[in-house]
Amino acid sequence: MKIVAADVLVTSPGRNFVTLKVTTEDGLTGLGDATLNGRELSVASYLGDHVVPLLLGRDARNIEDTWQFLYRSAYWRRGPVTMSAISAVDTALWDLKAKAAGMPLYQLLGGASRKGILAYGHASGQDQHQLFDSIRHHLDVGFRAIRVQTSVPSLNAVYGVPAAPASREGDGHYEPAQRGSLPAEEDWDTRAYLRHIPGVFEAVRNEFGPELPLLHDGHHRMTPIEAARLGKALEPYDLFWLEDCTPAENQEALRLVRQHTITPLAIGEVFNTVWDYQTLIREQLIDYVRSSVTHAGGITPMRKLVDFAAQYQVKSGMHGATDISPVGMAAALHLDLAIHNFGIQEYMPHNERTNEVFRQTFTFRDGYLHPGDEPGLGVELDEKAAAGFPYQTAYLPFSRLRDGTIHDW
Ligand code: GCO
Ligand code: MG
Repeated sequence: MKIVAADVLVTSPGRNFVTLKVTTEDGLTGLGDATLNGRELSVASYLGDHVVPLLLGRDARNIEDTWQFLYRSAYWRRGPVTMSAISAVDTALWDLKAKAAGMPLYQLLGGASRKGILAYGHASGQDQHQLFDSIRHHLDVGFRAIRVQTSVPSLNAVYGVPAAPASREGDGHYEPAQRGSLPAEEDWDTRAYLRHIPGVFEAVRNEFGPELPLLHDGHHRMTPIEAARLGKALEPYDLFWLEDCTPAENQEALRLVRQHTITPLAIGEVFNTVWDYQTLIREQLIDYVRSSVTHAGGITPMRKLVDFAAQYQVKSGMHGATDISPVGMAAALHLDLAIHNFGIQEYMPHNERTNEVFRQTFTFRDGYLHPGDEPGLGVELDEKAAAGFPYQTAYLPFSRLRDGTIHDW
């Protein structure tokens, strides 16, 4: 199974995606997702300039060896650009291996450990009325677990809430990356946020009852003591998890949060290796790992990460925002189905244009996702359709405090 071609395909059917297509001498093709939101072209260039030439002539069957070769031979390790590029290669090779075996990928990973993959959707609103409508809509379309994000009084634009749906891409879905040559500026005030959020969850619990799993994303904005305070204040509302409560470059920060609250903690969508989690998992400072196949180096290291986490009763909660392409989402679903310590999967459905470009076999029914039983990942890229959507410059926003200081977005 010699690799004879590897093509980097950039397409923008509503938002940008980078896909690697690896072709073998027998004409089989495998796909991998290399999308890094707002920095897509860097990964495309890393792949095209430095990785594709190294793949040609290699045996596509040797996935572990190829992963170690790409990781170690670069000398410069880790980082989102490098690891997203390696992810795409690794995922494409697993897609190829499963296609060659005539099996859905989850079978090669050990087979199904469950019937379906519990998914959570994103409800949001500028006020309580809009938020309740959004939760009802998610329940109507089948979601059985819901992330709740709301505007904060006195702030103009808050993460997770579409400010002006008409100006956002993604057919009305929340899409933080905005087309244009400069990133949008948002405002932030942690004190106002901390005052507001517990009341929101109290209202949601009163309206929707005690059963519904509720999640919330703090999006890296709090200090450890602020995060501890929020976690404690949310305890009566029994959250499934509080996500990214602090920017976790400093893993020790989570010790302080953990000492003060029993609200379960999820972290890691911006991490890209197991090293980012070493203290967090070994000291059981978190409950869920948020890494995605797309950004953490592919299926090979993700399997190792979740197996390490399993020894400490830490579960998976893979990142599944719309900037994970359908290829990356399918890869996550095969892994979700196979592993034992699955927790939950984030799921933001893609828009129609994206689904025309990426033909998928995965399904969402009654709150549960399933990757389907086609050989490989079960996703094909329609290159003709993709070519109709050229790359568009787009950036994630950034935040400033009231006095103008840049804050974490
Ligand atoms: C999530 C994430 C996303 C990110 C986005 C950035 O929990 O889904 O926080 O909304 O902001 O993926 O590219
Ligand atoms: Mg998040």
